[in-house]
Amino acid sequence: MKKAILIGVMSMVFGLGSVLAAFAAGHAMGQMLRQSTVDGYGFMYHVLDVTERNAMMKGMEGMEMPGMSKSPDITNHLVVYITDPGGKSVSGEIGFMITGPDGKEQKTLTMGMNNGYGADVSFKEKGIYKIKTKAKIAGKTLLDEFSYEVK
Ligand SMILES: [Cu+2]
Repeated sequence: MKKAILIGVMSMVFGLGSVLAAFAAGHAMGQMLRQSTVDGYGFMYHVLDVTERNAMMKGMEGMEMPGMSKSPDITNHLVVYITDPGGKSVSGEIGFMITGPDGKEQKTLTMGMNNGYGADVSFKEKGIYKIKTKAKIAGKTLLDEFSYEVK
């Protein structure tokens, strides 16, 4: 009986472990999309679904922020975490330019959130999206570019 309870508790703990670790590291939710280095700066991307986005942005509902969209087409929240060559989180002005499989462009600024920069985006169409990031940090402009396939 005691053993069964212990196993139950352990599996609960291990199941939540990765989630808690992610929180502790300051990188909350979602699925990791990409990690890259630009000029010594680290770029790490996560994509959140709408439920995760709303959970992460709890308490910010009434605010007007860059990167927030009321469009009914919004399906996700794209977040980039940028660190300087020493590994510290940086702040700056960060924007995304996304070209969808249908050729439609989404241009958005981002909001600072949880050490990252996020924006509401639409990944409604299946296919390959081209994502460009422009980051203005400490007088420098850093550019990153990658593709993301929505299946
Ligand atoms: Cu956000």
